[in-house]
Amino acid sequence: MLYSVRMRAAQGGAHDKGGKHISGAERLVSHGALMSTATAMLERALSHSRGEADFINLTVEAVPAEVVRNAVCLPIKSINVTSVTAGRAAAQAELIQAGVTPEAAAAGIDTLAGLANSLTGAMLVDARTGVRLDASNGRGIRVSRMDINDEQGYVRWLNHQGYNNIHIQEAVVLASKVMSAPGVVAELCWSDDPEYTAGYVATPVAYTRFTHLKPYGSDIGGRIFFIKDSIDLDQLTEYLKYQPVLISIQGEEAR
Ligand code: WAQ
Ligand code: MG
Ligand code: MG
Ligand code: MG
Repeated sequence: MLYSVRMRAAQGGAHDKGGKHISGAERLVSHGALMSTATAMLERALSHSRGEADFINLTVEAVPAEVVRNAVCLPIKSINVTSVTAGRAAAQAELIQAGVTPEAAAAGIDTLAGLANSLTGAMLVDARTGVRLDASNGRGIRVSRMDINDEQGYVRWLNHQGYNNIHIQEAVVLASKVMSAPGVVAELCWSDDPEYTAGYVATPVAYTRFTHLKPYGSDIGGRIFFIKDSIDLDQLTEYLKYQPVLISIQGEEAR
């Protein structure tokens, strides 16, 4: 048995009562790790750079082992850029190479850059037309019920490559689940944490980081999943929100 542990925190009341999203987290852990995971999430909600939470929802739910699927961890590449403009141009090129049309890539970047407030989840955008497909006034689709299967091995693998922050650690797992969903062409993300300027484009073959996708100090971030128009939206949404997925590092990379 595994446990889905999920946290979302807001300021100014609950998310659905107009509160500002402060922090969220999702893990899939064993019974033995429940207490430390829950405590770490509470601590994080109460000491976040986006502000002090006055609403915290912590959910723990048992997940039978037999419904858990496995997916492969994406390899990580880092591209150093010296400005947000250069970063976004490079991210756009990466999206286009993955099969997002130039129009849709440009529209997606404009949509993220033009958000007035951060959402709690990701927007689903047509990879051909750039049109947003989830409820356009909604807070987006929150991907959940995923984790790395061997946390110590994962942290070692990241540290070997010079990566040692929680943003990367969580984002690579999330992106690996998202890329395991049928019909997802690519993901674009930058953080809503004001001090964190890096972002990434994920494709089915790589997680590519860009050191600047957002101006320092901005607390508006978000995610876009670019999807094929042939895909069943309800099925995809169900997979992203509810399908438990454990990510593993493959073969040669696992050392
Ligand atoms: N599912 C869908 N969307 C999410 C989720 C989720 N589980 N968690 C966050 N988001 C959306 C939401 O709109 C947030 O406002 C936005 O993404 C940013 O979330 O390689 O830290 O947790 O150096 O602030 C990327 C770069 C860091 C890491 C991403 O995102 C690297 C990050 P944050
Ligand atoms: Mg968060
Ligand atoms: Mg996060
Ligand atoms: Mg954040």
